[in-house]
Amino acid sequence: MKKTVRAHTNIALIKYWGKADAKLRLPLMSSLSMTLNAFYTDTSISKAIDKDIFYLNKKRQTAQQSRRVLNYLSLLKQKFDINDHLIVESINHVPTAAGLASSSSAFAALAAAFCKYYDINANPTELSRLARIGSGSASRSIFGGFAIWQKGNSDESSYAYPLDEHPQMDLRLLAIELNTQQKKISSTRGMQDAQSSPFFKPWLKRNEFELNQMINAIKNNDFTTLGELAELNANEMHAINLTAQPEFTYFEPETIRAIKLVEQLRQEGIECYYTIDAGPNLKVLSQLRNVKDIIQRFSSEFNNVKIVNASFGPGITYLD
Ligand code: 2P0
Repeated sequence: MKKTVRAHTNIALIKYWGKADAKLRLPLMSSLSMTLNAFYTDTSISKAIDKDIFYLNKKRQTAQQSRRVLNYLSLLKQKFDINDHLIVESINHVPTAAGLASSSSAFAALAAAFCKYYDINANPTELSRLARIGSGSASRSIFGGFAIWQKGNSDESSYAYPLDEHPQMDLRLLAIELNTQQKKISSTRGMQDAQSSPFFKPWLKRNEFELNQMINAIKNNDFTTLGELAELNANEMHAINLTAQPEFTYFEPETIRAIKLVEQLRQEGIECYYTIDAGPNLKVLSQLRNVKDIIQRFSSEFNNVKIVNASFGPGITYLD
């Protein structure tokens, strides 16, 4: 018997960037994301003979490569009192081109595949809590459309829920791959170091305000406010990294050039905004009528740039 689940990657418009509890992955702030149709992970669970095994994109992973996934699997087994050995097979449909992290879809798919395999009757809230322990952003990938991860203050109260699973909003996300280098500072480490910034606490204080503004923008189908706010929130996160002690940044020279291109496009009346995660690449938020022009401009200004045109994706999907 084998059970397979698909989860889509999400991109935060209001970022999660700090933990209150590293082991339970309780965040210091609430976050809000958009689940994407273009990027997903398929994960299957089946029985193994004498030890847990992890395959990624059909390649068996070494002990070191498997550590995070198999540690999480052990935690799930322990939680549900299961003693089997299991095979985890994941296929990432995240074009390496996109420069997108896949931990959100990976841990959401694994949590859901495990529950499916063992007929564990977890509702979406419980699934979100389980996925969260694997990777914070995975809590949001249980749901399609827009999802909010409320920070809560315990394992029970920290989970995501859908704001609108099937938004009608005209919103596109262009993932612009400027730089393929492996990031030097993991998210887990970056968000820990960021807390030494003198601006970290003031930023946290703004979280509820920004989250509510974003919720209102979505409810009002207000692309301009959504874009301006997403850009502001991302820049706040990166400003905090730059003012941490010692300081660090995910920006590369191309990142700044791309930011300037977005500003230039806006000046020309092509409305678009950017958000940036724990890496040098931009995700450009835009609307259908401008997608072609934006792709064309990025392609002509950056050599060999790869661009993936994404929109809203669904929540967890059970494949067999
Ligand atoms: C987010 N990021 O909200 C933020 C914005 C990156 C920048 O969540 O340590 O892989 O596994 O809980 O979820 C990336 O961090 O971190 C992330 P862990 P995760 O999407």
